[in-house]
Amino acid sequence: MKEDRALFSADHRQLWRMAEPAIWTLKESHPEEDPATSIMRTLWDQPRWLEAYHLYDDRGSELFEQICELPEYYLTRTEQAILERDAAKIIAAAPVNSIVELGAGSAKKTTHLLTEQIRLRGAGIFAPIDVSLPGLILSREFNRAHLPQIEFHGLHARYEEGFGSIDKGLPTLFVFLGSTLGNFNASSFVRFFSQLSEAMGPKDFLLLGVDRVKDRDILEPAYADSQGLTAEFILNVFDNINHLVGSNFDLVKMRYYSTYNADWQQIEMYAVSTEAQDIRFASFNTSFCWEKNDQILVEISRKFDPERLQQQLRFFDLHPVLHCTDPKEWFSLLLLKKLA
Ligand code: AVI
Repeated sequence: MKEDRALFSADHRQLWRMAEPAIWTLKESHPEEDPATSIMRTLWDQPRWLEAYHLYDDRGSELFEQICELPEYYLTRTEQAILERDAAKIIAAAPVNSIVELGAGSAKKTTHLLTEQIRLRGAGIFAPIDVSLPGLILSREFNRAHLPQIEFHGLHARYEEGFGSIDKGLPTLFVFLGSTLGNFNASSFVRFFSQLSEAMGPKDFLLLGVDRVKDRDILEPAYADSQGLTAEFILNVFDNINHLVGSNFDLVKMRYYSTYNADWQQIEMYAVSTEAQDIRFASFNTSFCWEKNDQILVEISRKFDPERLQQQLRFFDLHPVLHCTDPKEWFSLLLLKKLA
């Protein structure tokens, strides 16, 4: 194992232990809210909704991987093509020693950046942050096999726990791809950028991949695929919830519905009850009646105007450096620099 102190700040290094070769975990984790409380809080809200992260149990992660391959789901391959074409330009514009990726699922895309880092600078650190240990192990094995010049440190943690421990003196490119930002609601968006910007040092950059506002005829099929994978992905969250809070959601008594809300510039993904049903929560000794045709908002996927987003991010001290897009202008990769 090579020197790791360069990655963590001196005052955070002792918070981590190595759980697996080259994979770090926090000795103690203090999440802002545990998953069960989050579920109960949002299911009693008006209207009822869920935080998107509950979608990613093992089955949900597997289904999302399959969604990325769907012909209707243009996001993954469009972003991949931009990275393939522009990785050299991005890395040249961001003189860094390390690349910290939020999420470990996009190894294929990040490879373009790491390959350019090796070509231009001969070496570097790669630190993906993810709550999925299998994802980090896959990423480590891929790195070992294909990018031996890169020093790998997987961080098994939530994004904010991971990026908050990176040494601000180490020039770092934070990478947040796949338009995952689109799954954040307005308050999560502000919390995320406030925390990330605070964690960034004066030599740091952020590469952000976002899906753009476009015609509903392109957007809606991407979230209502003919194979029914998106429906399975969205409804699977109720299996995870049953497991987490001892509830009795019955997937047979619900259907998936999605639409593009043009006013809010977001795809909305709902579970709709097909009959009145009593939903009981054994762990919390409570219940509610889910009326026929009532909806639970399971996920939103916001679509962005890149110019407006760049303007907005200035208020988090993140200033635009590069804007890469595809020929159809469906997806954008924004490179931003933290202002000291
Ligand atoms: C992870 N995220 C960017 C996906 C999206 O497009 O919003 C999640 C997804 N939900 C249904 N299909 C894809």
